[in-house]
Amino acid sequence: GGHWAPRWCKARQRVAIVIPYRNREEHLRIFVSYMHNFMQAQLLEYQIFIVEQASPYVFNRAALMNIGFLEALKLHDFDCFVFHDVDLLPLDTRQPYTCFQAPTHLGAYMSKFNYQMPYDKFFGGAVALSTENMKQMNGFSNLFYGWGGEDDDTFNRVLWRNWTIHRHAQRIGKSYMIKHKKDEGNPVNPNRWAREREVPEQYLRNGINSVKYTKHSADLYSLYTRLLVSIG
Ligand code: UD2
Ligand code: MN
Repeated sequence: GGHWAPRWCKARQRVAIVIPYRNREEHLRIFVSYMHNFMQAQLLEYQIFIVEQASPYVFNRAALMNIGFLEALKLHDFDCFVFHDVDLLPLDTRQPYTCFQAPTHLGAYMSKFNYQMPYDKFFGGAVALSTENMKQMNGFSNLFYGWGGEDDDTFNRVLWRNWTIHRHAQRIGKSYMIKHKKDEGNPVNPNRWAREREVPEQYLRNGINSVKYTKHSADLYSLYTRLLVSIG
């Protein structure tokens, strides 16, 4: 199932890496073969979860991350969740892939944006959230179908809880995004701005406590666990 733990010491955190996924076989292969080395260099206990959305429905990245959270916790008591794009590779093993008290943005400095933050409130690509943080913010919104906006909504949830976001120094925080075209089945979400304006009362009703899904299969491959799900 893509689970690993160091043999000679006990890792401080058990980390679940959750990848929202569909139809990116080439990126997936690169990602898993790369990330095992990366995580093992940090002596972390971890497991890689690929949460795949069944076709042909419009992609819902944030709902897949909620599902990954709930399903991973059924298997193991993870302390920390890293939600990660499949096409993103961290470039420096000194950047810790663990959780801190504050929500941590791991994908802040990407090749796609010349290794700079594209805008101040940017929270896309890869984030680390403790199990505790996830529960308190009720995970992510399930209402973002298609490309865009769900990362900014997540940023707003963090503000709602009055947390500040942690980012590691740029010199160790760089990541490379594999170049790609827009996917079929993930059209730009025309409601992406409107949806972000959700208010706290809605956050309490929309998230890990309300996500509806069907789990079609769960397969434990040697390098990762793959869940196939439908949303709604
Ligand atoms: C940006 C953000 C991403 C997310 C997205 C908007 C960066 C690097 N990342 O990514 O975190 O907020 O905008 O939704 O700025 N995916 C599939 N199959 C699909 C569609 C998406 O596997 O058909 C997954 C995959 O893990 C991918 C991720 O969703 O990495 C984000 O989708 P994207 O790569 O098309 O979006 P991108 O690069 O603009
Ligand atoms: Mn991408």
